[in-house]
Amino acid sequence: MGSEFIDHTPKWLKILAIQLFGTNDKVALKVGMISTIAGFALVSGAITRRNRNRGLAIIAVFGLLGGAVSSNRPSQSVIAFIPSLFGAAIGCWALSKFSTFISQHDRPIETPGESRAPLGWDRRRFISAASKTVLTSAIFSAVINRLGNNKISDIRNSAPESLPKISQYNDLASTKTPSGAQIFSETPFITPNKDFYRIDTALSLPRINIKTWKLNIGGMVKTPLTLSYQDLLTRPMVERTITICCVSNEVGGPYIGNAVWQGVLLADLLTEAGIDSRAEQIFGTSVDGWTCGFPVGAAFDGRDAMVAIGMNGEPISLEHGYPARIIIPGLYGYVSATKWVQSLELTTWSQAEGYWVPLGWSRDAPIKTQSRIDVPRRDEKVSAGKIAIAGVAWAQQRGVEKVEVRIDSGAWNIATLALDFSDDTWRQWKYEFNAKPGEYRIQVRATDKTGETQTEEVSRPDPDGATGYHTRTLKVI
Ligand SMILES: Nc1nc2c(c(=O)[nH]1)N[C@H]1C(S)=C(S)[C@@H](COP(=O)(O)O)O[C@H]1N2
Ligand SMILES: [Mo]
Repeated sequence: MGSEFIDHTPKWLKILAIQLFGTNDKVALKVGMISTIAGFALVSGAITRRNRNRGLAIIAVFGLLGGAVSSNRPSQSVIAFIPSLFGAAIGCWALSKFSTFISQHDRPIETPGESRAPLGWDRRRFISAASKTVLTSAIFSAVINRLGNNKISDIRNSAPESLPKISQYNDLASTKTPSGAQIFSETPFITPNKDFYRIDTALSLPRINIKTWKLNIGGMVKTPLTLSYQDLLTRPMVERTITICCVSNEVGGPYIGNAVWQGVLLADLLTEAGIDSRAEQIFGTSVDGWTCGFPVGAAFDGRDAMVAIGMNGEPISLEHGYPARIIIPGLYGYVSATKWVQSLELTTWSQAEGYWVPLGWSRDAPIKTQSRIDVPRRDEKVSAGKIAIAGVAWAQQRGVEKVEVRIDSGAWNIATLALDFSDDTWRQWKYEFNAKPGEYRIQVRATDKTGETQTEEVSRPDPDGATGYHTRTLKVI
């Protein structure tokens, strides 16, 4: 039900949820769902006092709805109906049982004898039955949670210990920072896997079976391809450092990361499949039914579009798309970066629309040139003297040419740039500011290698990425 809800979230609600809860949006959804269910439980309890069948009907409807929705989710079958039915059956049983205790005093005593309900209703039996039920449910859910966690660890353990070596860089050493790329320490040039932002619609991690998992490449191609994980591992691979980011990132936001990705070039796979010249988009579908589409050209224009299996020297983790995901330099994740990818279909724009497009996000979504101030930290008080202001800038596919910093409404000052590692990776910058005590407004802007400076115009993330200059107040004491 939660996933179904996520899939039908309108754009304004998605933005509101991210603004309010950030990456805790799923926790918020779960709390919301539990509250809603609790609310309905109270209502059906109250209704039951007057009309038992109506109360039971509410629970039955919940069960049927839950079952219908679950069994229709991607990669689910009718079996997914069972938990909801089971839950509804127990709910009905508990409701009728407890309502008996409560409504006993309404019933005339037919046989003379000791009253079974001395307080008007049998509070003692009610409390004892209710606590037994709560305890049993708690034990059941603990057991089921445990089984689920075991399943997830099995999936994690199904990944190989190490990746096939493809270059002298290809081991954990590849995650070592190239010299000159790191000119301040607060933001690592290579984002460690554990700190890499995670954005997806999955309420629980997909249940991947690596033995049966396949990547299908089909649609408008001459020879459809079906690749197992082993097939991918034995193919020629590349390793590239690419910065990916999320369209939902506000100016100055955290949903960006830079990793060393290892994978098979999409161009190689598509050339082998032989694509129809009328195909316009490459449409990715994940194991959990999420979709996105990007132009065919992005696979062939020389950028390193790939089916990635490795991230920073390790097999991609389940959170980031194990066994394989798509990485396309220069495009926001929501149009390109299918995690847990299951199929790539060559098709036209009118034949298929990616997940977020009908919800009001742009079909075409190249990453916008942006820059961010990371140092000093927000609200950090610094003492007067030479102050290092530093951060990152990115303009994937175009490259960062220049970064400038402005104090209050002064002139723009050129910042020192770190090594120009590649156009597809972010670039660190640093600016030294000799400050007297006071409060300053710091702004940053980047210019890409085409000579275009990021726009000052402030716009929201929707429909195709936030714009504006990152601005930070600096308190010098
Ligand atoms: N299957 C699936 N893949 C997905 C998504 C998703 O919701 N489901 N979200 C996309 C978005 S919006 C982004 S920004 C990137 C984020 O990748 P990460 O979580 O590895 O950082 O994954 C993309 N791939
Ligand atoms: Mo995203």
